Amino acid sequence: MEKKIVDILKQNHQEQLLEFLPILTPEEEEKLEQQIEKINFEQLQQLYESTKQKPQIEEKKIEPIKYVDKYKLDQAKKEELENIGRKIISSGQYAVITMAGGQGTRLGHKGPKGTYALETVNGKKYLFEIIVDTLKKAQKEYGVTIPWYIMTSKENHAQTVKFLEEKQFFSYDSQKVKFFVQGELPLIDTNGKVILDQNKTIKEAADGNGGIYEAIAQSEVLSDMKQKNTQWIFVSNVDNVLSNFVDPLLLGLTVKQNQKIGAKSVVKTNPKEKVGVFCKMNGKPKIIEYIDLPEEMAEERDEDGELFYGEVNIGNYLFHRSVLENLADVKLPYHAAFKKSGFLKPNGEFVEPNEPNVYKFEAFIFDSFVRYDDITILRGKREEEFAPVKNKEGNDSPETATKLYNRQQ
Ligand code: UD2
Repeated sequence: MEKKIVDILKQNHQEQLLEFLPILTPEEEEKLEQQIEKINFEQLQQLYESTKQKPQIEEKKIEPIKYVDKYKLDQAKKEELENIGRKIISSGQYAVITMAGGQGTRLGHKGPKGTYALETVNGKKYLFEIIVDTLKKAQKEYGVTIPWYIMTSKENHAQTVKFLEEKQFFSYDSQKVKFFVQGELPLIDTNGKVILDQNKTIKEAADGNGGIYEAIAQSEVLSDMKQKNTQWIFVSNVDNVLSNFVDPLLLGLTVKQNQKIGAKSVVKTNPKEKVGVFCKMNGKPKIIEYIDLPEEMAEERDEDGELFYGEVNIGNYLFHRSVLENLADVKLPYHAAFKKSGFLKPNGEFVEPNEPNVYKFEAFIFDSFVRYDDITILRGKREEEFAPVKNKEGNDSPETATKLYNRQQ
């Protein structure tokens, strides 16, 4: 191994990789050297240090955030706002991004989550197909074929493209569908060491849906949007089968409130729900993710007995294109998740642990909101807007999502 690479390893406490040299072919060694040169080990060391601090919400001023309840709008107001939105959508200035780079481990599905199928009243429906159904409905309603961008990760990109091509994009116009790949970060073990995968490369994982800003900037998505005169982009999760991502009301409300970012919320049903919650922190819009919300805060109730942190983020975001342009090189904080990951031992044995053994670092798309003074929030009804497919069974499972989906058909 080249001396300069060995020096990089030694300076960054990663000399354990040298123990693998005897089992690497020259090509594998060459590939590993290239990978080592690309990794930002200083950043990795800082992230490792951060895993030793307990995630706490700095005692800053946290207060509820203003939202508009869809069902409290009078008919005239609702129509006025929807007309603003309809005009923008019908004039082709609206696009949709699906964040599909996640692993979906909790579901235990082999392959990209969008390729998971529910057994519904309309027969077998893949999650990607449910998204296309919404796009097709909009095509009929607005007379436009809305451009659809899909963010994948290096890990699931090929399978995602292959699946949608084989399904011929469920007969959506493939010219209007573009993919872009998000970045990755190495996993590290509890000693801060990178690990090797079965293929003898350093194991990396997608850098979180907050990687979207850099991924958009490094692809031709923004230039494609500019060329199409796209002004507003709806970004949503891949796994919410009720995601109403062509929504003239949210669009009209965001424009009317003169905001550049809109989002949807529903009321939290139980304090332990694994979702982010909207609030204002130091006067700025903020979503505190479930992994960062201490238990006592999640249980807090206001004088009417409502959950203080009860405005649930359902992963539906609306951005003006200028926001995506301004955030092209935003540096978002990373959140550490403790996960299980197989790893190679120097003797060539691949070990699959049954306990979490590595840290995975993810940026969150909504951590950019603090850069804005305010955002528009439209509160909707859970049974109309939110039916995620997260877990194999129990809540947020294919069973609960199918039930809610069927009721909306
Ligand atoms: C997400 C939200 C949470 C709540 C919940 C609703 C985040 C960080 N948290 O929690 O606040 O809205 O959904 O169901 O979004 N993804 C990527 N690349 C990645 C990681 C994730 O594209 O590197 C996508 C993923 O494919 C999915 C979405 O982002 O479409 C949310 O990811 P998740 O399902 O892992 O997030 P979850 O359920 O922890």
